[in-house]
Amino acid sequence: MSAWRLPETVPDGQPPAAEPAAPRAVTGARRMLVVAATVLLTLVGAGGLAVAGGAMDAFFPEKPDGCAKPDRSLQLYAVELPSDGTQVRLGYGLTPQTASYPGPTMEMTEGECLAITLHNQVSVETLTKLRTDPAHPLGVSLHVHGVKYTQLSDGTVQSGSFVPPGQSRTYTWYAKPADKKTGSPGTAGYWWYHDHVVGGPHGTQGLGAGLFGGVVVRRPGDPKPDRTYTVVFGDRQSINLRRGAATDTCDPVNPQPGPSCLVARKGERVEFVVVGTGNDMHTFHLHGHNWADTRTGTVSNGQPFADQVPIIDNKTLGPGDSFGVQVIAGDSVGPGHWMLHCHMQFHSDAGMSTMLHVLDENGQMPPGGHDHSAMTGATGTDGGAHQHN
Ligand SMILES: [Cu+2]
Repeated sequence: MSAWRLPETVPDGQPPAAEPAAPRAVTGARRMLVVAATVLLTLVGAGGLAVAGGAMDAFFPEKPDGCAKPDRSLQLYAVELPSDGTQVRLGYGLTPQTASYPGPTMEMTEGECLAITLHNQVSVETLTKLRTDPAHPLGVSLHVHGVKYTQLSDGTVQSGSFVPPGQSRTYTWYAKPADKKTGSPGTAGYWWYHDHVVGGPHGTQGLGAGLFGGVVVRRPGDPKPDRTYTVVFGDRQSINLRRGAATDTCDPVNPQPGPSCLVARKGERVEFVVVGTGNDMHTFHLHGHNWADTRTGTVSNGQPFADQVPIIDNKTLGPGDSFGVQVIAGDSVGPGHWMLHCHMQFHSDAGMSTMLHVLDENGQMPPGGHDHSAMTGATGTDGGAHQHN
């Protein structure tokens, strides 16, 4: 007997009809769906969203097809960071102590399934302060672009997949590989993750406070960078929510890579995950370097069409867009402080500009290259950069 005929055991207690069996079965299944939908709508309508989430857990698959069991799992903490003097700052971190904005860059390989348990350590008080509507539930979430996830890992209020204060929830991401049979393109690329719940149903206040980070999905065989930085171009002419001097907090003597200290040695392959947030268009421009406008930001010698790929040093970025760039630091141009900025002139003039500090092969900045007088007094948090060793 095929599955669709199972409801011949009629749920309303009436004896099975001699005929027509199939229409009755469909009617019974439909009735169950209508009842389920009504229950859910009632719960949502009554503001019982956390309950609705629990109810939905029973209806939707926990993991995407192809991801039977996570290959890897990690813990992620959403915490409140020191205010920058004007507004609340929140960050994601692999530990509460290392939370930052942007949060840690998540790196995956196609075929991999990742389980991330998000712990919401942001206080009720702070989430209440950020809320735009008293009826909106308090919580944080994890919503990701580009990779596969089910409704239970969507990170939205409407799907109930968020984390109330003091609680935890596991999100499952699947970096689905390409499938030549179906034409499914895979998930390799440069993406990002962010909160979708703080303040309102689109997480606008969570994003504005710092709950975002970069995602890189590689295809086996892709070139591996020596360093990866996530660079988020956002509202108020900000780079990683900082403007002007605050975009660069490097120690001039011994610069340590971080969310606001972009540093590399000459010859290193440096990767940028570039993300647009907020409401404005931006352009990403890096002095002295260029890259191939491809999926990986590189071209492989000898590959067909490699010679046809545009080489660029400036790329437009709209809200929600993300792309990747790989450059060889200081290639033919040497060490120095290479500007990285938005090329919309009124944005860069307003402070949307920072530096890629390229040290020499020994890790030193040549004499005279350490003038940070325009970059002092900045504040920020470290930990969002990802160094590959
Ligand atoms: Cu801009």
